[in-house]
Amino acid sequence: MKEPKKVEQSKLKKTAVGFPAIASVGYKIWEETYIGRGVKTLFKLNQTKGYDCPSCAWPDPDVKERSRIAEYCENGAKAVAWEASKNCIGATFFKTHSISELLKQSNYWLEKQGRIKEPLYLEKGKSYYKPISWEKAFQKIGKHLKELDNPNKAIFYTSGRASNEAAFCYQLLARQLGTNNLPDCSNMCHEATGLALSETTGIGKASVTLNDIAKTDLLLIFGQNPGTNAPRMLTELQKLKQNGGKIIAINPLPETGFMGFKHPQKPWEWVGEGTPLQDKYLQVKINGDLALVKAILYLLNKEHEVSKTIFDTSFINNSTIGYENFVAQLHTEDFDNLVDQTGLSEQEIRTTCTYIKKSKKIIIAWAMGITQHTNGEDTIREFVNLLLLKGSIAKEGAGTLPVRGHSNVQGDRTMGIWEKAPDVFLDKLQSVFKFNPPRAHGYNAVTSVKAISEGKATFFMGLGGNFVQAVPDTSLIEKGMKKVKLSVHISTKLNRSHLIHGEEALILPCLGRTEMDVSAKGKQFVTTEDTTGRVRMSQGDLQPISKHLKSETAIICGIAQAAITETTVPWENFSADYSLIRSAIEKVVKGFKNYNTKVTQAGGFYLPNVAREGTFIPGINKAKFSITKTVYKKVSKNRFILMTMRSHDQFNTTIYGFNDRYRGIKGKREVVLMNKEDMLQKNILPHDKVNITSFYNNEKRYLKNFKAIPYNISKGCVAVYFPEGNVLVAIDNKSKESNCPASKFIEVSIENY
Ligand SMILES: Nc1nc2c(c(=O)[nH]1)N[C@H]1C(S)=C(S)[C@@H](COP(=O)(O)OP(=O)(O)OC[C@H]3O[C@@H](n4cnc5c(=O)[nH]c(N)nc54)[C@H](O)[C@@H]3O)O[C@H]1N2
Ligand SMILES: Nc1nc2c(c(=O)[nH]1)N[C@H]1C(S)=C(S)[C@@H](COP(=O)(O)OP(=O)(O)OC[C@H]3O[C@@H](n4cnc5c(=O)[nH]c(N)nc54)[C@H](O)[C@@H]3O)O[C@H]1N2
Ligand SMILES: [Mo]
Repeated sequence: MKEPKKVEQSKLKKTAVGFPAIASVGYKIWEETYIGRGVKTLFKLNQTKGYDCPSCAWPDPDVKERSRIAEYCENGAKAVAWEASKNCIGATFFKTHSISELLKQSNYWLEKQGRIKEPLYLEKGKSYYKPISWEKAFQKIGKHLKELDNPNKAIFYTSGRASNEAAFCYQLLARQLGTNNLPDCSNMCHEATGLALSETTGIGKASVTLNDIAKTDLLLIFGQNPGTNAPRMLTELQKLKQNGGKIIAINPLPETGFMGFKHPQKPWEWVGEGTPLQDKYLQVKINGDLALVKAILYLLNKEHEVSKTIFDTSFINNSTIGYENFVAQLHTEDFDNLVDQTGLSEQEIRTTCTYIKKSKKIIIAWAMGITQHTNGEDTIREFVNLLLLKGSIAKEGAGTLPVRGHSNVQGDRTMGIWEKAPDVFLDKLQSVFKFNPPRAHGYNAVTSVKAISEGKATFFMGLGGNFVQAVPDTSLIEKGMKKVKLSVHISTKLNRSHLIHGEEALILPCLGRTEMDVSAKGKQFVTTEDTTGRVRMSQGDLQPISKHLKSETAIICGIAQAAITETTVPWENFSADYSLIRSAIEKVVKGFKNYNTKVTQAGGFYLPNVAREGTFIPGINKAKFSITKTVYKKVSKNRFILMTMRSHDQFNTTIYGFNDRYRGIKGKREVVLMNKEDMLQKNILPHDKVNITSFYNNEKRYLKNFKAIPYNISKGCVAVYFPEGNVLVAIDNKSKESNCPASKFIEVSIENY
């Protein structure tokens, strides 16, 4: 496909999935893979004996409910076709393409070239990557790491696609070297969720399982676009509707996934309107959610004080702490001010209350629209307050549902990919592997960018991902990365992080999840954890695209052998036999008893979950009400609040195409969605060229020559796509508590070009 240059706009779609999704998948498979390779892989996707979808972290249905031929969604299938690409690049490609030429290409073009088929090395001062043997690559990394005068000059980044086995080895490598510098994509994703949920419910993960969704009375979905980013969630929403449950979507954009749904695996649904999903849509202002939940709680509490029937008093008495203080604080809130912050009418909020009052079982789901703010933690604390008041947690059909992004981002955390892993975890590592893990906290994603740009880090390694495109403040990291002495990427496809490199650079190509992983000890499988805390096995069966690839685990073990002279870890055995890694995990991490046996059972197993089980915070066995402060976040006159978001045709920084199908925007990604009235006021006509300036403290950042698109978005709010918009996000524009960049709250002005 040629890259289009012109933007086209059509009407917002009213139904999601159905036949267009199937057609789009078919096209991608045809375009990317030999049909055989593509179709074969799809048959194995999310089957009990297949591999875990490399796209999002949405859980699989129970074994008996799984579609036997096809348990995947459009975007999962695209991710698979993308990985199973028939194209590959190596020595010849890199001989003819210099770094500076490659830098001129788009993100789409770079990945489109295909899978990287051999290890590559960029010598200091040179402009072409050249092939290198695995042994030499490991030795270069080993030498650099051994020569560091301080292990904290090394940074080990992880994207959320790495398996449990690879992630466990990776954190062990970093810690054996003596650093906790283990930033990950979660730092920019659900970090606020982990923090707020652990503090209030005892565990930083979802409390519900997949089966709970269809059984709830009311599902509130805040700041998430499931039609695009977790399409298999729509199947559960359809079941919920068929059972009589209600859905309220809270979002500055009316996303198609909430409007109507046609099941992609039920062709008889492809004609007609599809199942309408949302019962109510609240077009909240960006960041109006905290005030909205508070306003709801304010009204409910007022009524409860008279009738005593709204809240679940026995649950509050038996299972929570902090209720009295919470209520006392609620009385001090200024209701009108709260309503004003939401951008909604009082009537809309009152109607929402009637849904909540009627419901005994409530689930609250959320994603990046909530977490990527300076106050995401507080909004989540208020979600928990609401659920606790209604006794809507630790029972069937009720609870918390933070919808995770990357397919194993949750598992990576469980495996210790965390710059501030708790002492219980480090103590276990210490006793099992007989070494002293460092205790000082390491860098997270934001502080890594700062350390790199200040020249404090001389080594950067990425286990997957596209660090320079995913982090905020693109120009800061682009300048900083040049100060690094050695940058290393374990990757499947070419991306900008390979081109914005250190003095020397290595690209280490790895097997994808769809490919067969055969070690000296035979065929291996890996394991992953989904959004609901279920661990399952994943085994690819495609012939690897090149015989020079190694598995992520083998690469990490190879590096460890070269970098650590005296080690207590059997790296070579780990590399050959992943069941040994799982046995080690079992000794270190709670909940993995009989890991090797349990994970081979169909469907895998659930990890323990105190919020699901109702024992909550260890030690007190109760959940906790919190008190939050609402700060009315206003922007200056004539300015807008900008969010960065995903289009339908991308997976994070991987761009599959230029068709944001549901939103009806096609052809170009350099667009800014604006409310029509705002455009009129600013004298901006549809498809006018505009410049966007962001403001943070006294700093300004710019994006020039974007097309203004009139769109149904809350007044005063605008939206651009991620990662194009990252240039505008100041590195310090982040949550103080979790350090998550506020990629959904950027103050901007928009002027004609
Ligand atoms: N196909 C596909 N699937 C993916 C991904 C992908 O890129 N492509 N990425 C994966 C990853 S890593 C993640 S984290 C998830 C992300 O999944 P999402 O969180 O759904 O992704 P975003 O596009 O960032 O947008 C979130 C939604 O938040 C809304 N929003 C923005 N600001 C606010 C606000 O202040 N309040 C409210 N209530 N809503 C707001 C936006 O309108 C948008 O609908 O998806 C995962 N799955
Ligand atoms: N402004 C703004 N910034 C954001 C966000 C936002 O909404 N707005 N979202 C944030 C979020 S939620 C996230 S999760 C991060 C994502 O940040 P990352 O996880 O760093 O980025 P990805 O785009 O998912 O990484 C894509 C690359 O991963 C590599 N890859 C793909 N599959 C594999 C594999 O199986 N193994 C290995 N080793 N490599 C593989 C390929 O080389 C590919 O180019 O971005 C964050 N940044
Ligand atoms: Mo994410």
